[in-house]
Amino acid sequence: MKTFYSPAHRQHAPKEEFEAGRLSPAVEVPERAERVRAEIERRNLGPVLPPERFGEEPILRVHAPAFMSFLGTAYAEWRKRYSNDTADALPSAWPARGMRFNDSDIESRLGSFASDTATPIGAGTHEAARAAVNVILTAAQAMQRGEPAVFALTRPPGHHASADVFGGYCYFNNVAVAAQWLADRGLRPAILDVDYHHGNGTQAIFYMRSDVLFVSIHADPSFAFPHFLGFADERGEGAGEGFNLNLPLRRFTDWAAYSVALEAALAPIQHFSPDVLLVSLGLDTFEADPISHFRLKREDYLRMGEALAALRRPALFAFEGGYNLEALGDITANVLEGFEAA
Ligand code: SS9
Ligand code: ZN
Repeated sequence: MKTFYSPAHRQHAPKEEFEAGRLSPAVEVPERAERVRAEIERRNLGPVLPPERFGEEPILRVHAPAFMSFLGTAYAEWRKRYSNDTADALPSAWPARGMRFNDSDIESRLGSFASDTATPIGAGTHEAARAAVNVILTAAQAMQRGEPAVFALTRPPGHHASADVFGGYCYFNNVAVAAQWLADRGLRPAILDVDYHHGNGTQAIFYMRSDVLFVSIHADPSFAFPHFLGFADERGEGAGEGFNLNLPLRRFTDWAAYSVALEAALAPIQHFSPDVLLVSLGLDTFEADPISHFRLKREDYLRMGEALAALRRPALFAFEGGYNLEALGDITANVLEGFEAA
């Protein structure tokens, strides 16, 4: 299958994130996407193609204008404020309950739009995040033109970003922008999120809607990030009621239990009868992922690809999380190869 990729992702190279009470080395690093690209080339899985430019319009179908312009200028504003320093922009105060919304300076804007301290904005972050959107829109366009399956090697990832919040290493919600772009062209998209972490941003964007189905299999938020969304009782609201499905799983889930959840996720997707299945492909369910606690093995990702192929639907795979650099290329390619072989 075709892979869409842009080297622009390398401009987003955070060094540190604030986590567990200290600044620690970033795990969402450029080498992730480079490892995956190298393995796709090594296995000859198909051509690796550059994105086309789509402009701001498709992003504004999903993201708020104020959020969009914030991401465009945040780093420059931060640099002006702390010009004697070189640190990436990170928030340190939020408008929590009882306080007022205020967006008059860079500190209040960061606090207003961010959900955590793990998602730094550096000099090249905006450029890279825009390129990731172009990558997935080029992939979506290929689907519209009849491609049966494509891989969008998106970095930074997107599923934790909502209409006006960035966090969880995500800035623009790549998959949501692509789903909206496809829906705007008369296609019916379903989203399956298999990242270890709940896709809170994607869920929030489509929560009130029945035209885009969202299904997520993830670590139970009662112990895992993003902590405040992703519970089983979130089933959609208003017109969207019944079009959101969360399947939270326990710590140390292995393939035996995971595959049961995967089958449970595929049934409503089949029933929804999508024209395109968008897969938020997080690979942090791997047994040796440095920040996660599931126990999937390398060969399980072949089975995952096969299970998705059994839907017999066109599929757009989009890269999300996954932080074991040594295994990342192998397990990502296993999903794609399992899908194609089936
Ligand atoms: C776990 C901290 C998690 C953010 C994780 C974002 C994953 C994106 N103690 N920090 S796929
Ligand atoms: Zn994740």
